[in-house]
Amino acid sequence: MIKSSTISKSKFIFVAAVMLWIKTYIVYKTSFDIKIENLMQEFILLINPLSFLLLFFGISFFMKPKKRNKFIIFASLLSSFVLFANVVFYRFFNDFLTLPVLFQTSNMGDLGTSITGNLKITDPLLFIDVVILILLNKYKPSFTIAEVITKKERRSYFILVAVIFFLNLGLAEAQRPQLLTRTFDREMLVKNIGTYNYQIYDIVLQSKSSAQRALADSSSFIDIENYLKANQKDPGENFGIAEGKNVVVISMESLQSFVINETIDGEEITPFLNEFIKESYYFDNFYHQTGQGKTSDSEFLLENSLYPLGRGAVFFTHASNEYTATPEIIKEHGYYSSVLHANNKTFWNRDIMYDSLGYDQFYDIESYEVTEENSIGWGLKDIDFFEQSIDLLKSQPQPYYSKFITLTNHFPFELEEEDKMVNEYTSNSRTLNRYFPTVRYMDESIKLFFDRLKEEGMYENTIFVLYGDHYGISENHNKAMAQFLGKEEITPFDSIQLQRVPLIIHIPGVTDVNPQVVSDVSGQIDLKPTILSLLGMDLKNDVHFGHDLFSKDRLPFTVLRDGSFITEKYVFTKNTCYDRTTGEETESSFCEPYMEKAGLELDYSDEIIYGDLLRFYNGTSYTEPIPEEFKE
Ligand code: GP9
Ligand code: MN
Repeated sequence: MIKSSTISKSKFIFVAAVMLWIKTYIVYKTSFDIKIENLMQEFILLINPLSFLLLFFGISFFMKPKKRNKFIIFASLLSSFVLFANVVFYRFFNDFLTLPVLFQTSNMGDLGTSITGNLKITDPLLFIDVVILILLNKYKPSFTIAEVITKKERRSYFILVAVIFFLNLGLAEAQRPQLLTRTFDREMLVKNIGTYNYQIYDIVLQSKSSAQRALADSSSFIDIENYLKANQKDPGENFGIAEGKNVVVISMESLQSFVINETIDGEEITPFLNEFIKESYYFDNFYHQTGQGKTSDSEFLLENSLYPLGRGAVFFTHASNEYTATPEIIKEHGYYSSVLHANNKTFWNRDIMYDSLGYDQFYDIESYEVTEENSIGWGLKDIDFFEQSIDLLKSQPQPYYSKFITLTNHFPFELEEEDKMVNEYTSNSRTLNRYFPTVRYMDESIKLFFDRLKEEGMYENTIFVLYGDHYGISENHNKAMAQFLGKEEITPFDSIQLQRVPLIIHIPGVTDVNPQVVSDVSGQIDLKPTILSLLGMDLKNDVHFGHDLFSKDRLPFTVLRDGSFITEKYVFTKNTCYDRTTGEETESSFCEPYMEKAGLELDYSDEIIYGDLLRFYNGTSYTEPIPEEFKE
């Protein structure tokens, strides 16, 4: 189909494409953890960069011969940069880049330590082919294209590109039906259509989501409303048990459940929490449901009982939406609301988002005295943070709803020697090794906080909700994690179990008398209805996907942001159904009944956010007839 003269005329393109192609495949195999189940998947992975690269470089055929080579070098540089950005991002987040995340520039400064900490000396090698192209262009003009390309040649070139593209897509769709419509799982996308096509696809999604708001109207809410109504449950027996009390929520940075009641070199990692649990309600099968927005996603879940987005951080992408968040609701019941977090107010776009959520006050870094001595890693140490927060808390009108966000137990888990109360672990993962002393430090800071609250007489009249915001140890450290857990390897099933974070609810005078370990499957989506229910606030007209965790008839079911889900008996992840008691693979038909529900939950929640549908909610009931002005 393609004549050899065409090939020789486009030599420079082929050299550029082949180098970048090989490089991309090497990066796939060395920098990303892409699970391959069969030979066909390996083949798809191998060919997936090709169609994009040939198409991109092919644009040069429409240019004058002189400009052509420069364009190819530019295209190669740009593609290499996209690859490089993904590699660095993946090291930290174990995930692929999406446009909204890239544009979170106000986070970039603070993320600096994480990014520079993630650069490797070998990284410049990622640009070696660009250097070769520049040299070839300069010293070996015979390699570059100076001849005119005929229309016919151009046509046959693009036909070849199209054939490769559709072959790739066809094979991928056969392996993974509905690949492009269900986009919760980025690994699946990159595996099948390649990192470059994925990046283009992401741009398409971005424009689609902007259009979605413009096109939405109140009728978009009908199906969602029916779904939510059908799933509504009566509140549990603890309804109103904490009516009128202050609420202190503590978001515990990167705390996973596997450290609870565990030791390192014979020392407890979380001695305070282990004791505290014995005087509290402790939920030991509680999952984080965050996506790329990490801490901010967990806050979003907490305040709205909506799912965060599959791509980007909703705190950035939809901060100007209308919400019916907890601070807004409890305000109507006379509560004052605040967030205490010693970081820049713009991090995760918090200052803007907190306004939308209806917070009265945000005590950011400006409210704290931060010095070199009392800082480590990301900023003010947790012990100092809590100590300095006491006066702020005291100054508030009561009853209050105040959320504390800790910081010290954050990657890269830095801590001064004198603050280390347990040993580091010994494994090939520096990250996991250093995790334990910082967890131990955070545990201590919470203990001291409670001591101070008691001293100040601020404990009795308050209820406490403590939860882990998201995982701290990513799948990049599976080998070390397996060693710590005494397992041979970390299976996808284990990975899901590692997404459990502690949830502890402490009600003085109640839980210390009658503590409980609740093992029903639950998630951060359930926090809002549970808290509101404890405070005796009616949930009937509220939009929320979670449930009061004390409801008798609540279905034990939790869906994670990548579409994995957990039921009483099964875990579904990476397209495989597992038996929850044995951790062994089981027939997919067992998981099937829940698949639709998992998809619906995420889709409906996304629709609310992308369409900004809560702007059509009239504040008392979204079940009422659609107001005239919103009708088409
Ligand atoms: C930053 C803190 C950490 O203010 O909440 O954010 P994370 O990186 O965990 O999302
Ligand atoms: Mn966090």
